[in-house]
Amino acid sequence: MIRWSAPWALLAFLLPVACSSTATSDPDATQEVTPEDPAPDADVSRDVATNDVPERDTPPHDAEDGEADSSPGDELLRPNVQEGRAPNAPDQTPAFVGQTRAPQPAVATAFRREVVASGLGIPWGIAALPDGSLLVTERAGTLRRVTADGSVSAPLGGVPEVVAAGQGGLLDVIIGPDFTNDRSVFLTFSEARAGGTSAPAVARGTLSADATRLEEVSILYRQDPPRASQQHFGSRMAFANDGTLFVTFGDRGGAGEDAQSPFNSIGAVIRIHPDGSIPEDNPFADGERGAPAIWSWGHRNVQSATIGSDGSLWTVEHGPQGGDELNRPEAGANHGWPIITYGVNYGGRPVGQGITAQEGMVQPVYYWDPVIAPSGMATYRGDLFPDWEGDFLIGGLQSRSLVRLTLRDGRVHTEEWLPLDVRVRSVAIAQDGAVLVGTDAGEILAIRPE
Ligand SMILES: [Ca+2]
Repeated sequence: MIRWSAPWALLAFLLPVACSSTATSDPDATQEVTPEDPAPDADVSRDVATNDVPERDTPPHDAEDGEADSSPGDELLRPNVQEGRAPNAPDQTPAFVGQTRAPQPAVATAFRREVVASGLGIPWGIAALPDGSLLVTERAGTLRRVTADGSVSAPLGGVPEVVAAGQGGLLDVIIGPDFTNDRSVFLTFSEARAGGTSAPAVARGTLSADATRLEEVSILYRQDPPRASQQHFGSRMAFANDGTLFVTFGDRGGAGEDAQSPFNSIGAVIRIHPDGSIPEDNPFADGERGAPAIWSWGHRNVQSATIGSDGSLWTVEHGPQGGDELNRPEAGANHGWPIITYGVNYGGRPVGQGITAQEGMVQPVYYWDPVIAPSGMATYRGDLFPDWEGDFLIGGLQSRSLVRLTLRDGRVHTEEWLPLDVRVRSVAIAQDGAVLVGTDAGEILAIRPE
């Protein structure tokens, strides 16, 4: 383990981050390029912000800003990993202390990475099976099984036809809570709809006994209305402890206005039973104030979701430039997009009226400016990293890291980036407690303690 207590150590940590960045965003660009776009320009994917190297050591984070929940040991925390980097929206202020730029833990995690499998397409989703093998989606439209020894199967049969264009394709995969008995597998994907449009859909199938195909595949839910856009599908899934299924749907790009209607599933989180029926205790079950499947709305592009150790759904969404958000989506709540948001449009213009708070709209628990560009998320439960129990692990396309958040009293206490120098697309926990990461280089990596 490395201790970062000496001032020189902090500077040594910051310098490589600063030097690796390049300022490439064009404030006058009319074509919005976002970090979740496929096959982005390498410079854009790496970093769009300008970094300023601090001229002197930054003092350790402490309770001077009024934190009521600091405790002995907090004085050893290190400044936020993006300390010294210019925010995209410098005039915006957080709604509460600790809503952004949380300190790093006192000690950096020493870890090693091993390549479990390579030669894949973009591995958008990873599901760990009880036998130690993995189901992996490739965004181009194939589902494969990766065994513990790293062998990659032929594409599984029975997978629905997808529209592999833009950010769409075969997206998330998870197994049902009773997989050992029913072998149920759930997929999200972009589906062709009328008139050249597409929309994300949720499918359920049964993994055949020999694990070579999905059988009895049915569509459980389709986002409406479909769009010609090939952006912002969202499409992460998580099973709640009560057996209901949360699915996230993006705003499909553009100005995002439809995310403000609870009567459609644009920019929304839905909650359904595993057979596609709608729970009677959903917030709008009677359909009077919103669509019955809706759990929460006012989201932009949620591409990370997990059930936390508190039993709640937690999500991370791509915001505008400087506005990625961690949320705990609340039943029947409006999470604000695009009326309130942190950050600015890609290119620098304000989003709407440029406001960050409004009555009746939920604040994010945490936000990133500059962004991490989230994809994939897991709540750590396992034996290999005992200190991480309950922490959130989030993939970063733009941060090129695994982002670890610790919580205290429902808010982010620390933020650590495990640098991987590759766009991280998916995150799962292996049977042995290793963290599995799918990368845009077509690899599955296992991360274990050094
Ligand atoms: Ca929001």
